Amino acid sequence: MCSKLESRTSRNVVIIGHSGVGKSSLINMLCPSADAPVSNDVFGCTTTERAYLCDLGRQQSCMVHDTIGLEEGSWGFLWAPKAERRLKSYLKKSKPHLVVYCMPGVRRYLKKSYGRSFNKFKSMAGKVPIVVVVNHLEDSRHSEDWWSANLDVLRKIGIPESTQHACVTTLPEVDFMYEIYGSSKRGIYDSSREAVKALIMNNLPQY
Ligand SMILES: Nc1nc2c(ncn2[C@@H]2O[C@H](COP(=O)(O)OP(=O)(O)O)[C@@H](O)[C@H]2O)c(=O)[nH]1
Ligand SMILES: [Mg+2]
Repeated sequence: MCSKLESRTSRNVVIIGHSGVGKSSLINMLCPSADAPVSNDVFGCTTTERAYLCDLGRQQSCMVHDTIGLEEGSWGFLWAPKAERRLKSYLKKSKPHLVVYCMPGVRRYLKKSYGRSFNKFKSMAGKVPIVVVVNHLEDSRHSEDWWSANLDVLRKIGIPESTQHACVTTLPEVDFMYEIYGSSKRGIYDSSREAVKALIMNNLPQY
């Protein structure tokens, strides 16, 4: 039989999303000792799924699972249909309690296919809740308001506005940069970490 702590750490949170959106960066933000490989290359650098222990605070923890990106195109580590099949089978195998869908909230990166993948994996996840982390918002004046300010965009790509979410940055250098410039946005990386942990905590089943 599992102890209370073991049963808590055995709650699985699987991070999914397209290649290069920042899934591994999100893992590194949540688990500072993870050192998950991160890269801006067109060829995805996460070549295998891996789970890391995440301390959620208040004596709660979970395992966060890094996954291979969807739709890298023909140049990527895995051809799109193969990547999708692999993620599907990983979702079955890892028995998630929560799925986190990661996507960037800036115009130059946002694509309609992000909404299609979200809905595909939402129906695949069945009863397992799926939440969204919108990242790349370090330059946005009001990152926490991104969701309400972009309801028309969400509608266009087909993500329901009622979806639980956090709007953040997962770029680690950002606090250092804002510290140097004495910007009012310093501390944004730490507050992003807290926002995502709160999102996970509020949507994970409690034991
Ligand atoms: N500007 C910005 N870049 C980010 C953010 N999150 C990740 N990146 C960068 O995006 C690139 C891809 O990140 P990675 O975590 O490897 O993406 P993955 O393929 O989804 O795992 C890296 O160069 C990261 O530094 C973010 O919130 N803002
Ligand atoms: Mg990765």
